[in-house]
Amino acid sequence: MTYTVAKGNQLVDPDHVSPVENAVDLRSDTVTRPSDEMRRAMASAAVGDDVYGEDPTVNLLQKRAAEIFGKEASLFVPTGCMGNLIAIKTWTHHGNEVICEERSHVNLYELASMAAIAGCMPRAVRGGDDGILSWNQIHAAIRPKIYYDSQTALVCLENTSNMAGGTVYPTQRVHEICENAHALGLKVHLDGARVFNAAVAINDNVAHMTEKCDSVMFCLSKGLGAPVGSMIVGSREFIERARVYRKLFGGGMRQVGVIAAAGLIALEKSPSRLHEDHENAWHLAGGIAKIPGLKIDPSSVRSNIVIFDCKATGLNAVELCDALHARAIWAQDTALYSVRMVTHWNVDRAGMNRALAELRTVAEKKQATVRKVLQDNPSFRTGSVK
Ligand code: TLP
Repeated sequence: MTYTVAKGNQLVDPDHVSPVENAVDLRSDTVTRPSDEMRRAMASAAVGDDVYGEDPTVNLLQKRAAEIFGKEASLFVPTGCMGNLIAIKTWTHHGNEVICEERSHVNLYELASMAAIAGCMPRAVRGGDDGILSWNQIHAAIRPKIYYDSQTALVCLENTSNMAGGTVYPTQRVHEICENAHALGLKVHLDGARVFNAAVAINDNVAHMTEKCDSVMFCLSKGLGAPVGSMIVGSREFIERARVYRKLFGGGMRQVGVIAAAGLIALEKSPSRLHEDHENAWHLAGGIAKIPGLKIDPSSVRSNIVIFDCKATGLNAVELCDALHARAIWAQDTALYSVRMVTHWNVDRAGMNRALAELRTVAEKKQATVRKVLQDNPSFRTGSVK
């Protein structure tokens, strides 16, 4: 076998992956393992053929998701990417534009599926430093109704905003965007992969936060801890159309109650413990801020995502992540000097402290090397190199 897949910033050969039992894996909250309770529920799940709508566990999961979001209906989908694509496809026609934030997942990390499959152009708009869009920014990007212009059909928001560091939309902002978009005949889809984290951060509930959104995708498989699966929620009519696209995209699953069973536990039980992940993220950010060479404003951390700058260590993000990896701490580079750590239920406070200790060692080691080189070669010092 010669192909490789990316594992964080490491390239691995799938035939030679050796499990690292004691690694502190903070690359993402997608890495969470199902709890014993989930595994038991999976083993005993009632199942049927979900393509025929006959899987009782899936049906229950969909009913509960719709209830929790105060929407008419919901659909279980294999992944967040497919959920977003289905929503985009359902709300648009080929040739339409979709307004989204520049760093959003639909723009950067979904293989351009909105273009490749839905036939749409992303109209990427730079939000604030916090990745949050304002109505004014969106409004300015809407195409005029001129026949030779491509036409805007959809606004896609992301809450929490992943690459802006888990930042959160104020609910009023979402409402305002939806009302204004609707007045112009546009739909609003929310990529709420981590919308339950957002809810905890602003002490609101997901039904209120998303009541004006036309569709919402949220992931069971991230902070909520299920091994697989995402949901889309919306009106009955939206979900009926979405079901067709799910099948078209190859996402019609059969006796999938075995997975939905874990999803149900994730949905019912996990939101009430997400504050622990946020507390760990604050702890981590506070510790990182004290490590020479690393830069983060701990007050910018709102949920379970911690993104910091490592430029002043003398290491770039890939080098830093590689050095950490060798010490069984896994993080992910998100830009040349930007590193992401995501907290989740499989890493406790002791794991955070281990990560901090190793980060300090790696950062200090590099800086000590730089100091030694400068000491041994005074001419390298700034100003004296000719
Ligand atoms: N995000 C992953 C990576 O793809 C970046 C991660 O580790 O954070 N929307 C948002 C906001 C996401 O963060 C992700 C996954 C998705 C959609 C896609 O979900 P999946 O992986 O289930 O397709």
